[in-house]
Amino acid sequence: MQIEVITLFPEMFRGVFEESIINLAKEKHLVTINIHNLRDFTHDKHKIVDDYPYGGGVGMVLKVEPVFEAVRKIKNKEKGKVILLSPRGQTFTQEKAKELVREERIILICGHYEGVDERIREGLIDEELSIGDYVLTGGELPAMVIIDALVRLIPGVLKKEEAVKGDSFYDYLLEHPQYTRPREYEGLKVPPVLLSGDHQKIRKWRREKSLEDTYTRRPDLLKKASLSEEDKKMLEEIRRYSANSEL
Ligand code: 4FD
Repeated sequence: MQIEVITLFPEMFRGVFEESIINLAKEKHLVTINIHNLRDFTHDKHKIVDDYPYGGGVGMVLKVEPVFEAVRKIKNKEKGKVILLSPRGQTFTQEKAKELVREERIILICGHYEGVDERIREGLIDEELSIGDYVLTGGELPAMVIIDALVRLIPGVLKKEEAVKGDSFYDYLLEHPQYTRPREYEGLKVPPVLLSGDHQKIRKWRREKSLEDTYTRRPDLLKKASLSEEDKKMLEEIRRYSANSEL
């Protein structure tokens, strides 16, 4: 996979991409990440990328020419899905990550200021994504979030395919609780079933916990989860139990 990033702050990406799994993926040639400085696509002495809004108002607007020129030069025959990070975009989800990781090449545009010239949306962008309902000073952190989510889905990046299979959201249930040594810490004990060696019992306990945690913390996810008959029975039990404890 090839990822191009257009940004006013290339330095922000260095640290994040030089540590972590992303660097391993780069070294294994499983992903190429190129960072482009938007100012390199200006032609004036002051490398201006923003300007005042027509019609007046506070704040600055990202200019149209440098962004178009950057995308045009980077595309240069090779195609690529052009994505703008902005609070107005569709919400980026695990589902979206699985879809995007199938692209051979994506071009991420990190906006700044109070917004971008609307013609960037009209004439250049294939997709607009947001990482959540909040406003940030720039699209750089969202771009890093999206790149991290994509890179770990590229086959060969994580050690075990298991790691991806067990993820929360993989099947719309939260992950079951995990414990490691010691068996007891300051009076906090590991549930005995996990020490029992009875793998069928352990599997059942974990599924039950997944269902229970999803029911109490993220009931919205349960609508999308595909549940077996046994799951539904467990869930009924959980519902009855929690209804009881409310009395
Ligand atoms: N929630 C997000 C993305 C960018 C951003 C910006 C237009 C503002 C939040 C284009 C307006 C970019 C997000 C920069 N804030 N701020 O994903």
